[in-house]
Amino acid sequence: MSEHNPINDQSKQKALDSSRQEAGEYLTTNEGVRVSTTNDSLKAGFRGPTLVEDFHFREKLAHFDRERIPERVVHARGAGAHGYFQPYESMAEYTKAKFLQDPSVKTPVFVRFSTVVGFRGSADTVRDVRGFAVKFYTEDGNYDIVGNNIPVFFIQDAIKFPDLVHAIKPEPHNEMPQAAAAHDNFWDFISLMPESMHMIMWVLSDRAIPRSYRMMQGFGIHTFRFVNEQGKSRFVKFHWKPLLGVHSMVWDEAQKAGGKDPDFHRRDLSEAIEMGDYPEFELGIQIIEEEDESKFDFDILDSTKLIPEELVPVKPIGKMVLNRNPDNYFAETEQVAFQPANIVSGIDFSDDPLLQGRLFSYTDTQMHRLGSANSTNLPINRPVCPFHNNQRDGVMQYNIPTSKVNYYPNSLGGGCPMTAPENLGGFVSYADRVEGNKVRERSPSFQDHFSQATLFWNSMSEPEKEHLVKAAHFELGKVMNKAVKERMLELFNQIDHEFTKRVAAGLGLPAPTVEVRPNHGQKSLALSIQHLLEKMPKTIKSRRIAILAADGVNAHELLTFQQALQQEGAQAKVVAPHGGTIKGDDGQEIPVEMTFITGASVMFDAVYVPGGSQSVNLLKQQGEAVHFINEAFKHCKSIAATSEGVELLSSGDLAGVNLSQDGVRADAGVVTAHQAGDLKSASDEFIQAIAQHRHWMRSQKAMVPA
Ligand code: HDE
Repeated sequence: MSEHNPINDQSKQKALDSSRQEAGEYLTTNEGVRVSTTNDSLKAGFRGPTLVEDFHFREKLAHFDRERIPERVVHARGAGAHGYFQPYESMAEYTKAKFLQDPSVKTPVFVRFSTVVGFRGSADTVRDVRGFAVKFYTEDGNYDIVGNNIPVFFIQDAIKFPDLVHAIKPEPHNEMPQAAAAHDNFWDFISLMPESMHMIMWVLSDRAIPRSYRMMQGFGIHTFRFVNEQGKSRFVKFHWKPLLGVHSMVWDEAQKAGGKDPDFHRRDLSEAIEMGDYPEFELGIQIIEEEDESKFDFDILDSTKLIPEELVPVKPIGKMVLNRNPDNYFAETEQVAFQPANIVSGIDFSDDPLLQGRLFSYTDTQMHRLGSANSTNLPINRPVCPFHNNQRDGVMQYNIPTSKVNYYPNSLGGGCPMTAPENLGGFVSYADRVEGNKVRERSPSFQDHFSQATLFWNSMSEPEKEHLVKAAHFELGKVMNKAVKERMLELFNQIDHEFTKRVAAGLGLPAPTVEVRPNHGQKSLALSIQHLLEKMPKTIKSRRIAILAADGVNAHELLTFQQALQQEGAQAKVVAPHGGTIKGDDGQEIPVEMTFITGASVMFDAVYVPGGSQSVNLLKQQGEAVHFINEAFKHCKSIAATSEGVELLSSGDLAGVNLSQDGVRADAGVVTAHQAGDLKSASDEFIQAIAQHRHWMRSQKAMVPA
């Protein structure tokens, strides 16, 4: 069998794909017969029974009856995108992987981002780990990095995975709660799994509520190997860094966004690509020489540990650009099958027991989910290079093998397809030395479950710590069983005593009185989103800003701000009491993008209120407009108002808000300009404020009614 995937050549794909719909085509059956009507079934008389001979009816219904395949047992909810990867320079010193040799070569990729726990139709913005799976269609075959947005995992051995997933999924008796870890079964399991403590700190942190798939890091988690042409192997860890920076939501915002727009992340990704704001991620590696394998105070084969960047820096090696939305969700995003086992020459596995288990599970689950050993032939899964072997037949073989020989060795087929020696690209596993007794035991080097959890806690800024404590209040607050909560407090107490006291206070439970493990005091700043933010370029590119306006709005102010924001690459959209257009104070019609019914502050990164007394008076009477501002304030977003617009900021119940002498909000990230002449400096200040993402110092002001 020999096939070539033209996935990176759209015109070819179109020509080949006869099922692609073009203008002027007739509706046909799957057999190609033109259909004269599809609105009525064939009946015996106008009021008579439907006839079995109606082949179009039967085909249409029978196909429909089979239109679902089992959803992924985890990571069921996802969003995909096409793009390419390009290395910055040749990585020949470290690996012979062909796609990493030449900086002029672009390798096509397909990426699928996902949540883990929720069902396929669940909301995007839940508190959860995010999947970050990349398929590289390399000249040497498909290579998949099937990673997450958190660099460590819950468990050390894959045999525990079904237990973890059973515990976190909805409880079996009533199938609740959906897409949430906040329930008894999950925390019962975790309270008995000290090895999960490091991961739990990440899951309680802002990393688990990303602002966007475009604004989160990705990690290969396990240690892998790079092997060069000379056969030298080194250990590597993979890191994806979003060029837009790492940003998160506020928990209250994430919960509300899940209702206002369950497709929040999916929409954000596809809209950004549609608008030409192509998401970009830099691939980096941490390199560990083989002889350094044992020099750390943790085991590099233990997936509950990361290698702090202070110990091994991340070397950027290339960039991925996502520049094309899938044409069809099912055919591409649903049917794509990632496998950590998909590697190419120059890359190899380590003995991490979590990775070793995954090498079995993905292939196995895909046989079930996609229903055939031939799912590697699906357009989204097949390699771009030719493939030849003797694996034929089976469900849905849709290549037509032409050789009569389907075995190896053979002479009748000229010995083909023949095996390739290593120097001709044949994959040869790295000849790692392995010895030992057969044991069902955990390595003693995997036993420290708390030091890195403490490192994570120590590395957080105060607002991040506060978010983490509140997340624990929420998660454990939903747990009914007191013993489970108490066990969690005992485990937290091994991470940090102060942290435990803060969590206990919110739960209304006594904290353990003794500090069992003194905090080692070490930090790794790269773990803190706030620290990452400080180092990243300040940009508002692709951010969404709401402009609240009504008839009579000061058109000059509105358009000046809109233009300034758009010039910086942001999306500035008018939200008004009604759809269509609103009339500016100069008579011009200004298009409305959303109303207070279809829009909400949680769909935006910032909000601006232009002046115009008629407009502002109308907004003041609109409860939703006041709520919009208060909610944006509560979620620590940037807010700007000019001339009469400033009055809207000061209306409503403003307990907890700092007011300046003239009664205007004077908190961080609130920009006001009373004079028309101040417009330029106000919009500049607003842009700088948005680029800071959030003004966390405001989060204490819980009194804002929103
Ligand atoms: Fe997965 N995981 N996983 N996982 N995983 C699946 O494969 C599994 C783990 C990850 O967008 C499944 O095709 C085991 C770690 C992503 O299609 C399944 C273990 C990491 C995706 C499976 C893990 C991941 C999956 C479900 C414990 C980060 C979605 C459907 C050893 C490094 C890929 C499927 C996509 C999906 C098994 C742990 C990432 C059942 C046994 C660690 C991003 O095969």
